Amino acid sequence: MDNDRPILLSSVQMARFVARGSLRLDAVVPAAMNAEAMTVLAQGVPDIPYGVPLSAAYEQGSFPRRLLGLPEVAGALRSLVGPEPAVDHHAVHIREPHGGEAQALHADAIIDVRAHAFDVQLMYYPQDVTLDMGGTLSIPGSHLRRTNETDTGRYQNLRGQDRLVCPAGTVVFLHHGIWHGGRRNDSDETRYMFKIRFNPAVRQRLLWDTSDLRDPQVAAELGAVFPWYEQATARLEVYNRVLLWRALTGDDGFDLDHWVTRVANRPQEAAV
Ligand SMILES: O=C(O)CCC(=O)C(=O)O
Ligand SMILES: [Fe+2]
Repeated sequence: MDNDRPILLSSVQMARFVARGSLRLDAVVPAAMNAEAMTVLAQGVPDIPYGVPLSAAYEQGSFPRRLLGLPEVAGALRSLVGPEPAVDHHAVHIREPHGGEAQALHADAIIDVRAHAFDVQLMYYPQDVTLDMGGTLSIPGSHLRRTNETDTGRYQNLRGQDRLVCPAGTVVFLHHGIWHGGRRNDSDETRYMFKIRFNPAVRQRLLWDTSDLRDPQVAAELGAVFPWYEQATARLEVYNRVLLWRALTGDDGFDLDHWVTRVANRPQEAAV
């Protein structure tokens, strides 16, 4: 956008996002902007209507526009959803000191069965977030398991869950389907987080730096298994990632150990 050239994600980073449902960029926002954000977020960011294209959503020079113009942030967004995504909505999420309860585990959408497109949510943390400050909890690898909003709310403390602890200026991108929730803030400090949801406006295909597309680490990332998975259903997660990777790359032959190839076999010829 306004600042320096975007730093695109690599294929290995994209594969990690497809497997985990999240991408974390530690301390990519400079300290002066983080200090400014504490005031900006405390004052609130006015709502904008659903679906405004990114370039028209935030005024030149405004805090969100400068945040989204940072090379790492702009590059990750472009890699994940492409140019000119629409802003679905944004919100400042505040967790008061010693206040409230942990949020139930949820996804931020009704059930979403799109196979070839996904929204991303940017979450920006202007402060150091310590374990007791109510950082966002998320469940790695939960994004492709279709559930409906808070239906996962009864689940507590899944093995391998990620309770966000991060340095100031960290930006996390989440696949819209990931199970997540803000935690209770047991500290003396107010915890701020700014979230923006983006809808892609173009087909999400090869939008990143693809120079490492054939790196064996791509397949290794896509095959990752997380500790909370059931032994058998874990395979379905990997299967669904192969489908998503095929959609993202246009490579309909891509597979991990023939998992999708086998199941896609539909012979048309009658026996003679
Ligand atoms: O405050 C947080 O960390 C998460 C908030 C959230 O996920 C929500 O309100 O939907
Ligand atoms: Fe949420």
